[in-house]
Amino acid sequence: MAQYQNLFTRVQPSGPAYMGVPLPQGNSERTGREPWFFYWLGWLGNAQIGPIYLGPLGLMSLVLGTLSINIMGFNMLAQVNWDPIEFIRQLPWLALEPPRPEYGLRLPPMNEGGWWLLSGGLLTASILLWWLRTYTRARQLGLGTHVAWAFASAIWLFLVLGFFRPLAMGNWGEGVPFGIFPHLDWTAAFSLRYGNLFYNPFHALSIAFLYGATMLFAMHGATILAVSRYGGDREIDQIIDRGTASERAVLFWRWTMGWGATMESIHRWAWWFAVLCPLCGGIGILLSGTVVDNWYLWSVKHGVAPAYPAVFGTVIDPATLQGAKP
Ligand code: 07D
Ligand code: 07D
Repeated sequence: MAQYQNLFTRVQPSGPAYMGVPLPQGNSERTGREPWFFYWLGWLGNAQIGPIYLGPLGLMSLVLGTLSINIMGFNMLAQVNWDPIEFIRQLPWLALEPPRPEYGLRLPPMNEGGWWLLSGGLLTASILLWWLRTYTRARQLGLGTHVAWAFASAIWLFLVLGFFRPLAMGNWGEGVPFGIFPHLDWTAAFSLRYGNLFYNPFHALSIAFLYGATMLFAMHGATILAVSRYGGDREIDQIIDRGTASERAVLFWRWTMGWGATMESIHRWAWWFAVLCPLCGGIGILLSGTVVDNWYLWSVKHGVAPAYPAVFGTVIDPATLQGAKP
């Protein structure tokens, strides 16, 4: 079966190097020498490398993204006295922190959050430019823009975390620090501050879609691999034929689950589950601190969670206790 190329066959067929479809007027030239083939990458996917389409959007995005990561890196390096060994040793714990709450939405001095704002701004610009690239490249190839809109959903959560919510709270200090463990500490602290995020229904929805997306991907990936011996990886060609990989695949699910998606709808299921994960998540984060201050007490109030038994006395919102900052 020489026409198949996948992880489990030793055969790695390759046609002549392919430059791709001609692009409409107004596109940049694709750069790099003739396409070449990288045998080891061929084990994981398509072996062809190049030519690269850089284009103004991609180039600007890479430049701004590199600047942003460099600002994070140099701030961290400064914190370990410019010692490269310590930088590597302590990297997981180093952070570029947002400004203190006193600064509100004003511009803080560079060393007190200014670098965080600049780096975050550059990262945002870089990510938005990359989004434009995914949109325009898809259009120029004559594709739908499904990838761009799925990416937009992740960008929504990213913007809520670092931009919309800090803006709504009137304070850049609400943003997430840049750093490997520091951003996890922020996540844990956020949950505690708002009364346990598990009681936030949008967090729950986000988790259901996260788990659902991995489950759907496992089911779909496994199904297609299971029927790849019948050419199941050529999914769409198979929809209309009988006795095909597609038909066997959906029959399998009807037997084991009572119902099966179609070759087309399974991709819509996967797309929506993945997209709804950060979309619901962003809503949940935006509501925290702006509309709801304590998700546990909110749940008690709405009959989602039981109140503590009366023996413990009334539960008081910790945010209202003396010494708690507003
Ligand atoms: C596999 C695609 C490839 C992407 C990768 C990530 C960087 C950052 C920069 C050191 C699935 C590339 C990473 C460019 C390097 C510096 C300065 C995607 C794949 C391999 N997190 N998070 C990670 C980001 C948030 C949370 C890992 C980014 C929220 C938890 C990685 C963002 C909250 C855990 C990372 C972001 C949160 C992680 C692996 C932005 C709530 C982990 C990510 C821009 C959602 C896990 C040590 C991964 C871990 C982890 C990056 C936001 C929670 C460093 C870029 C604020 C609980 N996060 N994260 O594989 O091991 O994603 O942490 O919003 O347990 Mg995070
Ligand atoms: C971060 C979107 C932005 C990323 C972009 C990518 C680059 C790098 C580089 C390619 C991930 C930019 C990329 C710059 C490019 C290369 C190389 C998407 C992001 C644009 N939680 N929790 C979620 C669970 C708890 C908390 C979501 C589980 C605790 C907070 C998810 C559990 C506490 C937040 C989820 C659990 C807590 C979340 C994230 C279990 C901590 C969020 C969805 C079993 C003690 C975020 C509403 C996502 C959210 C979030 C899962 C527990 C805190 C479903 C399974 C109770 C503060 N949690 N969590 O897609 O949306 O992230 O919440 O315990 O902000 Mg949680």
